[in-house]
Amino acid sequence: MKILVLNGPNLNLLGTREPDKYGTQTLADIETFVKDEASKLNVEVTFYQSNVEGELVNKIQEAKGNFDGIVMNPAAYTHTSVAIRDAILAVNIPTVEIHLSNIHTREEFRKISLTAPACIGQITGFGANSYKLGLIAINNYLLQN
Ligand code: CA2
Repeated sequence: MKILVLNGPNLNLLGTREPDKYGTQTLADIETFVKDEASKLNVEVTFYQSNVEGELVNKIQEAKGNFDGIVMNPAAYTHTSVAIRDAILAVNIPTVEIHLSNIHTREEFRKISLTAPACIGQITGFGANSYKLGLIAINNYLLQN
């Protein structure tokens, strides 16, 4: 199984600021932690981060035929991006949306996800563990469908 883990804007700053909201682990730390779980599941994981909406859309389009599933934290684009939602629907690759924080307990604008309706499900609020849970969820889904 080949899984793309997509990360949106500012997640490259993880571990350097706002540790109360997003934890102390860097994105590289999370990548190592997720790859450790992936090897146990016999899953191949590729991480990608961009601050640019169009680059995330390009990556989703390029995933067609190259990846079986996507785990994505669209970060702030979660709440604004019709383009990412449309790209997920266009490629029709099963996708799990994940968030470090619980977006439903935060500001009103964060409770709305434009991207989640294009996904098979959403995992939110478990810190770095959301990535691991997302990987387990997409792998189980792909094995069963
Ligand atoms: O909780 C999440 O995973 C979010 O996707 C994180 C986004 C936020 O806009 C979403 O509402 C919820 C923000 C990512 C920014 O990450 C930073 C990391 C360190 C310092 C500053 C920002």
